[in-house]
Amino acid sequence: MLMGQEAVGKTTLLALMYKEFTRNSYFPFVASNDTGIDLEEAYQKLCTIIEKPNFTEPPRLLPGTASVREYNFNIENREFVVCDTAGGLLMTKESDGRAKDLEDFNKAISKSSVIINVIDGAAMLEGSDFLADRVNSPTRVKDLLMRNKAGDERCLILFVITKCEAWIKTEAGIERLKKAFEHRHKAILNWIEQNPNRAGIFIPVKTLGCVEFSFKEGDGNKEKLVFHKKTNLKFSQENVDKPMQYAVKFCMRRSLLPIENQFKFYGNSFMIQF
Ligand SMILES: Nc1nc2c(ncn2[C@@H]2O[C@H](COP(=O)(O)OP(=O)(O)O)[C@@H](O)[C@H]2O)c(=O)[nH]1
Ligand SMILES: [Mg+2]
Repeated sequence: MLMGQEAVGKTTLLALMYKEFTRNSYFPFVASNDTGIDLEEAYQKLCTIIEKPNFTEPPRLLPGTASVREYNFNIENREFVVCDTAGGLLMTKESDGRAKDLEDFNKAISKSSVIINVIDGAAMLEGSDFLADRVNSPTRVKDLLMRNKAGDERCLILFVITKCEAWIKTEAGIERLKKAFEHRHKAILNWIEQNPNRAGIFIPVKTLGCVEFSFKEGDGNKEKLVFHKKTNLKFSQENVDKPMQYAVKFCMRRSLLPIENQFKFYGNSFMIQF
């Protein structure tokens, strides 16, 4: 299940993950008809938008009315369901008249073996505490997991860092991302350490490649991060298939090793070795 605030990059990740996974994986990977068409469309849309010279902000890729959208895949005769969430569900209250959506959301979390927490890396690293909280809501994610995954079931949380084109290029940059992540998402890392059946992996990814963070403007409520399309850089990806690789292996109880150098594992190592 993909979890994260609006606009952190969940749907973009899903469309690219599907593409790269199909290209790279040794698992035979088959999308159900609707899933294949939807994700292919999202990918095509992303490509045309990104090739435009005076590109500002690409629009939403897969608009959906449903709060929890399911994508179905078949891998080695097993059914996999990836849940994407929309409509700001992370911050929805029962009193907003969306009790049913909220119930579906909580149910999906408790059923999921793997949670992919998508995190806006620019806000995490460059934002004030206020902005980083507003954009990524680490406390809210932790509360939802504590409530819906209180038991002893095996659970893997993949922390996928998006919008980090400006830092993923160098080792020092990745180190900075890691530090900021451990500082700002400390509470959920503590929760992982509390039970040997939980594990986490820090995974920085490059999804667009040609759009980089340039500067921060405004203060308080008006604080905003500004990105620019770099004409010297190409639309390119790095690591986008990795979350899916780990998720599938984890569900099939296969070893997740070796974990990439740029990544970091948290929790009990027996969770990833078989
Ligand atoms: N620079 C940059 N922009 C991204 C990245 N991932 C997503 N975006 C942009 O962030 C916006 C929101 O993405 P979307 O996938 O719709 O977010 P969702 O609401 O979490 O599903 C879009 O304008 C994307 O193009 C990334 O890795 N780098
Ligand atoms: Mg979305």
